This record gives sequence, C-alpha cells and structure tokens, in this order.
Amino acid sequence: MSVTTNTSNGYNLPTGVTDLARDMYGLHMEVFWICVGIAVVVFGAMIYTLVKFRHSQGAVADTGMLHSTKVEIIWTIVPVIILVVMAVPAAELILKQEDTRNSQLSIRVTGYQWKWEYAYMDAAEGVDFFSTLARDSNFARQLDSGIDPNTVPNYLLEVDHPLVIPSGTKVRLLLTSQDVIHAWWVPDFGAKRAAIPGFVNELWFKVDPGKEGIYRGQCAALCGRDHGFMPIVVDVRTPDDFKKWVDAQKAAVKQAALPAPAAPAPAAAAPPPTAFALPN
Ligand SMILES: [Cu+2]
Repeated sequence: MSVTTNTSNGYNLPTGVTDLARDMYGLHMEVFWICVGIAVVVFGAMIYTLVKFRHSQGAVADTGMLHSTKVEIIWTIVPVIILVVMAVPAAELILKQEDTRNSQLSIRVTGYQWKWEYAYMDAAEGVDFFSTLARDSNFARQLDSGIDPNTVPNYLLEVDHPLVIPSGTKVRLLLTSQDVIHAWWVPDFGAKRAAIPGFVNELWFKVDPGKEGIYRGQCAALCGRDHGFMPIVVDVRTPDDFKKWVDAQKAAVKQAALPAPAAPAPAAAAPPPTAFALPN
C-alpha cells in the first residue's frame, strides 16, 4: 500500500485534496481571523481601561454615562455586519456540500457494528465488499496481546479492503446503517456525514487529479464498544487504474459464481427433515 497522504499538520484542519475541503479550510481560517480581530479589540480595550483608569491612579467612576444611544446602535450594527460577513460564505458552502447532482460514481456505504460495507453502483455495479480493521491492528489491540502498538504501521487506521475511488471524478456516497448511528469521516476530503438506520444520507467529493494515494478516516459517531476499531481507508487511483481495478473485481466475482468443476453427484434426495413431530 502506498504512502499515506493525509494533509493535516496536527494543529489545524487539513487543507485537503478536494474543492470542498479547501473551501472549508478557507472559511474556517476566515472565521478564525475575524475571531482573533474581535479578541484583540475587546481584550485590548478592556486591558487598556483596567490599566489606565485604575483606582490607585485616582480614577473616579463616571456616573454620568449611564445610557448612550449612539454606543448601543454601534454595538448592535457592528456585530450584525460581522455575522452577515460570516453567514454568507457559510451558507454558500453548505449549499455546495449538498449539491450531489451530476455525480459520476455512486457508492452505497453501510455502517455495521463495527465495519463498513461498500457497494458500488453505476459503471462498477456488482462490486461489493466489507472493509474491516486490519488483522495486525486487531491482534495488537487485544488485552495482553504482548504486541507494542507502536510497532504496528497505521495502528487502528488500516483496513483489509480499502474503498477504491478514481481521482478527478465526482463520487457520491449514499450512507446508511444496519444497526446504530455511525458516521463516515475522511478529513482530507472535507467529508463527514452520519450513517443512520432507515435513512439514506448523501455526501460527495471529487479528489484533485494528481492527488492519488491513501487517505484515512474513522467512524465519527460513538457507535458502541468497538467504535474506535472501524477505520476508513480510501485508495484514490487514476481513472485508468480504477477501471482496471473494477474489471479485476468483476472478474473475481464472475469466477466465484462459476459452478465448482466435477462436483460429485448429489445423493438421492432425502425427505426434508420435519421441524416438529406431529402427534398421531
Ligand atoms: Cu461506527
């Protein structure tokens, strides 16, 4: 398996490898700097007044300024402007996130305690598999396993069968669950959505061409005892490599469906066993 390509530096949101992830990062930073600006102004004014007008310097409380219409108008209008400045791009981004139209590949994703199932649609219809925690992580996590987790590459972040997707393609996930609420989350795609029994949620992403590689995520809804042991691994390939992978998967499915060669003749049909003895 190739190198992990997660883009987080461990301190901030990952800058990501999709349009949506970059937009989210940009919005996050925009709001962050607005908050920094507000903090500087508010705490600056507070600290200045505390120091400048302190009692020991002979300051006397100004009992004359109990009401100021001008000040009240300013401190209503300014926050409203700030909120609108943040709300407009936020609403635009939410609409973009929800726009799953014109997707080129749909995949049904079902959460189970504690694994994921990926069932491809469209051109890859018929490819369907489970993705569970990798064996070496699973061994190491057992109580008294004697295995140092630090020696296990990508401990608890590796699966047996990663989700394989093509780059430069609008991929739509249809998320649901078979038991409890799970959540499919891959930070580098800016993708996170709940998988709820009885509901189908949508999610889309389009990984930039040239950003092929392995991306990792986790279930993001506390879903029971082994919640921490159902990671997500996405293997992004070029469209050509993806097509080859799909063809290989389909061939394997066909092979498995063939009747076993030279099976021995079945024994004479025995009467089916009765489940209950009927009284005479
Ligand atoms: Cu889960």
